[in-house]
Amino acid sequence: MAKTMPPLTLYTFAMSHYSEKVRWTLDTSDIPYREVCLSPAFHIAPALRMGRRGQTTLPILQAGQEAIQDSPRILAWLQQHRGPLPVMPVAVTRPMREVEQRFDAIGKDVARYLYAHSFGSADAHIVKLWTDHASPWQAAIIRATYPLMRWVFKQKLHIRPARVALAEDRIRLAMDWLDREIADGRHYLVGDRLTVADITAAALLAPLACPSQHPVYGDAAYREGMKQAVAPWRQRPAMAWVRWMYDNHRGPMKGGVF
Ligand SMILES: N[C@@H](CCC(=O)N[C@@H](CS)C(=O)NCC(=O)O)C(=O)O
Repeated sequence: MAKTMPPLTLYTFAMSHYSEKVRWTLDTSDIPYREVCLSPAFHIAPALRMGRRGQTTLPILQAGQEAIQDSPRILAWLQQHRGPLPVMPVAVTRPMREVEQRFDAIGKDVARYLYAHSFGSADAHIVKLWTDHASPWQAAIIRATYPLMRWVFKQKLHIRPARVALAEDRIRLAMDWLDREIADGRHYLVGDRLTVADITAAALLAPLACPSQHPVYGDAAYREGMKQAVAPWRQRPAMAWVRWMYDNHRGPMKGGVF
């Protein structure tokens, strides 16, 4: 008798670029799922409980009794249990994985860089981002404890001048690499069609490229809040490439949250 596949629930932060990577992979692969957006601080207990790895990060994909934490592990699980996925052609697994790792590696730098440039100058907007998917009592706690939460974020993300400068260097190197890869006019980083290499690069850089299709990064208030931070990168071919990816391949978000 055929085994029924358990429904999938994706736990995310709305503004998380790692979550966007998995969300996009599910959407473009037509894999049904339900998305649950958690709020910072209130994600810790569920993430520890579901992930069982002593880690508090999102995204987490829940499939029945099983929960998979960490975006590369989630993609590997999807390939194994819902694949082969058209965006994960087996023949190019290795180069795809190399690009995935290259851009996963700057995810924290992107967050560090953007928070460093917006804490203090765009606090009202950050509070809005952190409370958009919160229950009324969670939102009240986030608002009341924002200065403390901001301090904790600064510690956790090592937001100090030297680390922020290093983050900027690392982002620049990744963008230099991407600019070189697409200099011959190619659209796809591996092979001649969309793969998770493109999805990862575009999703991880999306907070800087601000594509209009994304409910957070495309929002006018977000763009205004991040204006100064994204200004140095605006003219980069890499940024135009991210927006091209969103224009041509993002499609609707099907998890039911946005
Ligand atoms: N390696 C992880 C990184 C995920 C990650 O850093 N997620 C951030 C949001 S973008 C997070 O959950 N931060 C909160 C925390 O660490 O508690 C992945 O690929 O899923």
